[in-house]
Amino acid sequence: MSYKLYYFDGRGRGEIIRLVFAAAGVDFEDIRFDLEEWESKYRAISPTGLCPYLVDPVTGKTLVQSGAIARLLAARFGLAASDDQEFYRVERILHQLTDIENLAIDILFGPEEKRPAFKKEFLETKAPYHFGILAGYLREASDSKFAAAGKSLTLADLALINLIDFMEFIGPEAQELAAGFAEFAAHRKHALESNKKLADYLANRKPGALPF
Ligand SMILES: N[C@@H](CCC(=O)N[C@@H](CS)C(=O)NCC(=O)O)C(=O)O
Repeated sequence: MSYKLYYFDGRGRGEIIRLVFAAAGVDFEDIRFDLEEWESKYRAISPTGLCPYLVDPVTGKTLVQSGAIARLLAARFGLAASDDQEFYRVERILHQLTDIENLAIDILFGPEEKRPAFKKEFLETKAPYHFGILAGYLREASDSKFAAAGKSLTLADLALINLIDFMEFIGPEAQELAAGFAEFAAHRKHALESNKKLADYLANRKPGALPF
């Protein structure tokens, strides 16, 4: 039996799990669906009524919560921190990224009339603030070149790349803003050079049907 990941045909909250599989070189069934199939077929078999969820062949259980699944797999596949200080730095980055994701969710899925204001605030103040903090963490990690300043690639690297890539769905201004931080491009280059399977996955990734 193989891993089976259930998520929309988009990146959203499923992509970080796909990136962990890609970086680890572990095969999984990538079961993708549209909104209609979600409602008619897949929601009912999700333990929480939400996705992503993962059928784990190791335990036979169906796992939920994207962050918990990604952390579990990272630990299982050697993509977790190797000591308590690195653990803190990985978590610091993951939580900073969650703060940004929450803002992106408001822009894409918040009340329609409020979305332009959310986006304006994101571009003018919130994204520069959060990106600046993340760029500072990368500068601190300069000797290591991995985001959490450890000896090898961790979930923090994957999540950072994923979030910067996600700016595509916010729009060209958000992508430009991220591109203004040279630390992100340098980090991505190093991370991909350290892991060819991840680089191949990103180079060959096809766009999903859903715009998130
Ligand atoms: N904290 C959860 C959030 C899960 C979540 O809200 N999933 C959304 C998609 S990103 C969902 O299932 N939406 C479908 C629905 O609400 O019917 C996680 O990270 O897995």
